[in-house]
Amino acid sequence: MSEVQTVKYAVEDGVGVIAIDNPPVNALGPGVREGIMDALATGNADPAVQAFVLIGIGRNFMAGADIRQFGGARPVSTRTSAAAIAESGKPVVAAIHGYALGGGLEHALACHYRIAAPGARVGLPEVSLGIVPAGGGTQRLTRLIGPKAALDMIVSGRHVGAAEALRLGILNEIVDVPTLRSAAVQYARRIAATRPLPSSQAEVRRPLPADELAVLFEDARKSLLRKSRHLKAPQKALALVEAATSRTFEEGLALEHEFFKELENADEAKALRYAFFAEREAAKIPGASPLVQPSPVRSAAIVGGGTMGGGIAMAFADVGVEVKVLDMSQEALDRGIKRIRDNYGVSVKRGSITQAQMDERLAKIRGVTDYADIGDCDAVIEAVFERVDLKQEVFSRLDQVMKPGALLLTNSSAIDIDIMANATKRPQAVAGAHFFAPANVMKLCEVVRGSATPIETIARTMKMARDLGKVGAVAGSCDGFAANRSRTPMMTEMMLMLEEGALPEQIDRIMVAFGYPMGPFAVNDMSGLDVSYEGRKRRAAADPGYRKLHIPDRMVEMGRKGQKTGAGWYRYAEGDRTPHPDEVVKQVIAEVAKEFGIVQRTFSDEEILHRALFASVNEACRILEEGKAYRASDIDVMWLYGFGFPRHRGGLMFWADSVGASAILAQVQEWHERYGKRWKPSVLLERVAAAGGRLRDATAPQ
Ligand code: T1G
Repeated sequence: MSEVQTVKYAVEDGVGVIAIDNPPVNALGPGVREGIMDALATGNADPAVQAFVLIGIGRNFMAGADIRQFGGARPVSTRTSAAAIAESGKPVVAAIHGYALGGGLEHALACHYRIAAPGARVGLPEVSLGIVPAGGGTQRLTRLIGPKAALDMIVSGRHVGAAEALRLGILNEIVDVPTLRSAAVQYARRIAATRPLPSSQAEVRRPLPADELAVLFEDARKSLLRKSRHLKAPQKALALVEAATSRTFEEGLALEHEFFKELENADEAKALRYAFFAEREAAKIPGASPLVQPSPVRSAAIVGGGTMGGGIAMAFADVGVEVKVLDMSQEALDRGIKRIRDNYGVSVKRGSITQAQMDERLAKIRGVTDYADIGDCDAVIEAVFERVDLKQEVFSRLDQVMKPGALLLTNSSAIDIDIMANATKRPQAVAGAHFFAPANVMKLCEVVRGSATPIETIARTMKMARDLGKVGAVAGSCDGFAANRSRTPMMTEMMLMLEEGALPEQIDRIMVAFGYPMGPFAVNDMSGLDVSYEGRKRRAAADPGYRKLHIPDRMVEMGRKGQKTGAGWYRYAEGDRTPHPDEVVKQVIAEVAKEFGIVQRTFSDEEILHRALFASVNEACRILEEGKAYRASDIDVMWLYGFGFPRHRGGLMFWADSVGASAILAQVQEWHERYGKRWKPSVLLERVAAAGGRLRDATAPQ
């Protein structure tokens, strides 16, 4: 069987065109590097060929190394095929459209010239996979655009648009033409006779004085220790940029190779690779055909202009979608629109958007007070208070006004989707689109199936989430759906450990050491202890067996609601957000323990971490058993994008495998005997442990 040609070579007007054709993203899969080298050898031996063009077929130039190949042997390295380009006797022009990332950009950097379409985006995102560029990218980019700009790109891994790439000196030209290929061939013909060929292996083009260099790298190191103290790859990336300013090109290449080998199979890289693919797996809906593209949501309405509704409206406006915010009174509406304006104002002050962008986005948002005004929207998202009667009324009104085929979505975080669906005559149009606060920032959108929600509605809602730049993951309808339901046991165990003598600052320290950006109690002080208080009261009233959480209840009843009252789990000086441990909290713990006869004890760091996370692992297994999530990796995606779980740990279930299902089961069984039914081991956990399997691979029953 003929091998699929992933590299096509043809001579056009005296130019050897090397076209990469490896769908879906032109990753450097098997044979691609070899194909490039073969084409260069052929063209350099052909007197009819004056120059080369390197271009991608399909959506992108090249997406970089094939991540699925990591950990395995790869016959030819990017370093080798990039060197073949740089050493070509005839000039090579990279013609970039779509993405040129990682090894893709490294091949382009080895070319003598680079032109791009206006929408092209380039980058060296390797650190986001826990590795470093290993095809000469750190050495060539630093020499091409200087250490300051190279440091920013390589240590952050961010993508850079064509205009910025031109300004930095990565591109020679942006060509806005119908066919990039023919423009590139003409460009190559024009420069064919240029000699000597420019080399990005020469000295740094924009050197900095030694003292400025020292400050640059010192500041960068300090910033990394502050922002990503757990990660190795960014620090190695920094060292490689530094090497490009102080060592020979060959020494720099050797150092890239050394660091790449060191990182490729480290825990950090394995977890980040897992997270990369888990996010894409979550977009796949069992039973939905990948060939059927759901129609996009081109206009939206939000019912309820409160904090969540306003944030969701911003998410639409941020991507240029017209959005109407419906509120019952002009006064409520004005308040909501003002909150949106203020939020954008903060972003402008921070420099993350310009005033023009703020104005452009605000112009996409229109306030209305009449249901009749939103009937023409492709989708409506209800974001009113979590009250069943209110939601039923809203959905009954939506059913009367929304055009046929509209999505009727709820942002509810826990109420059964069927309650809203049954308030309409079109339950098949109803689903959950659960955003996480702040909705214009947090990337997770939990898409929730009601019992009457067909795959088409789920698929279209997932597409809407993706078009908003969100990461979608599907859950089934139950109390707390999948994300919050899996996280609640962790929060419960933390509160119960307080009753037994643990302290908020101790638990926060351990969770920050684990990799969370902030401790859960400090976060709770920010969001407000009263937010969950009402929910606990409702549950206690509805379920006599509900285990009250005495300490957080007591704190709220004392008026200690967090930062907004100057004290919560911590105390805060006037106008200062720095959390300070507070003796009062110790007294509350002692009083509650005495009142309820709870024996006080000390905890090891490991017990605190395992009590918190194992409770959620066990609940995640129950969620899967009940079919309320498709895959364990979907729950990991929810934890990464909804709760800030440290990405270099892969996700809750990926991390659990580092402990092992059997060890977790044994500990859960012990706590089941000590603490009772909430620790009853889930059947799925028992099954995975018995089979010696991995929790990350668990799925809902077929
Ligand atoms: N390797 C393997 N598969 C990849 C891939 C890659 N590099 N990139 C994407 N895919 C798969 C992806 O899993 C999905 O598969 C499909 O392609 C579409 O992806 C040598 C060592 C390019 C911006 O980090 O950032 O080069 O789900 O949904 O939204 O020194 O893909 O359909 O089965 O994301 O249009 C550096 C990673 C590697 C780029 C396109 N490169 N990819 O986004 O499509 S390390 C990267 C992306 C390296 C060098 C070093 C994005 C994209 P499936 P998608 P998209």
